Amino acid sequence: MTTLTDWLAAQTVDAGLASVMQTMAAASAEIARVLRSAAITGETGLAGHTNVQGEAQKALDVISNDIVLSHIGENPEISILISEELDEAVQMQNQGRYLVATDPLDGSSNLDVNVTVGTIFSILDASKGLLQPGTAQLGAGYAAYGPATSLVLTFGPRAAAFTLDDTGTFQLTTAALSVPRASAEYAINTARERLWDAATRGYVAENVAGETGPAGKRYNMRWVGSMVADVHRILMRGGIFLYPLDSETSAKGGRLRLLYEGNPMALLVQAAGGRSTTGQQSVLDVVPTSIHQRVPVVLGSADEVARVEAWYGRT
Ligand code: FBP
Repeated sequence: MTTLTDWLAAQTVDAGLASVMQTMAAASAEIARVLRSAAITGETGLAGHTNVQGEAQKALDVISNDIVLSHIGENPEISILISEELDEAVQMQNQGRYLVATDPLDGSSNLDVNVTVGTIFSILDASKGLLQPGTAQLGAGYAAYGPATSLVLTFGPRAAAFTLDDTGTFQLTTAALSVPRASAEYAINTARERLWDAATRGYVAENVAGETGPAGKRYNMRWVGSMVADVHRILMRGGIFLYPLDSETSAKGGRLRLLYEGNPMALLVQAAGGRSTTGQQSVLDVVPTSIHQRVPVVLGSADEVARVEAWYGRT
């Protein structure tokens, strides 16, 4: 077996950059450990709740953020942290070359029902400032805490998947992920249909029409409600994920965050041969104007994303 450490040593990237991946892997392994026993230790609830012993509970989002913060603080290569949990970017003690942007615990509404959640992260050159487009990413990844803990990483050209073993070591399980061009699975929160724009309506209506419509094939809809889980399924077997701009999210620019949700996921999907779009441009080309900026996100199998782009071209 190839461990994450072996794999990183074989990559033609700067050793400091590889160490940032190691740091995020170590933080993810620790978060996985905490999540596994959260129902037993009583750390399942929302902030402000008390556990069965009557002790105040910290939300797992906050615990996960603290874990990432402490691991990052130990790596001299990282000087800046942007986190969904923190209003401002944090200047670390270290003067390192790298910036990490992260959603430490994505999909946390699924925690209480023991459904997959994850940690998403993006790595940038800290000297280039906080507001860089996704094309500037030096690496990205996520951990999916499901039946197994998966870690999926890219430095750009390829995306590789690792699985956490019983000893706490990540083992390489897929060397080069490949998102099939064609797929018959789509993921969107259909409860928002009344809010959708014409392009989203048109695309989904064609899928619902199945073999009787212009798509000429039957589709299935899957929506976990954890972006990590939905994107992981797409990286493993194809499909498309949509969180488009709708009449409710348009005032904020979208639902998902650009720096630590849209960008890292778009880089991973593109590294595996898929595509991404906001409806107007590649997610990776959006130039951010604030660190917690939101963005419409459509990504996955190239043919499906192209169909959505065609709908946006038409409407
Ligand atoms: P947060 O940015 O608030 O963490 O929400 C992200 C997320 O949970 C994604 O993981 C998921 O795809 C989406 O929100 C689910 O949204 P909805 O509640 O509309 O189904």
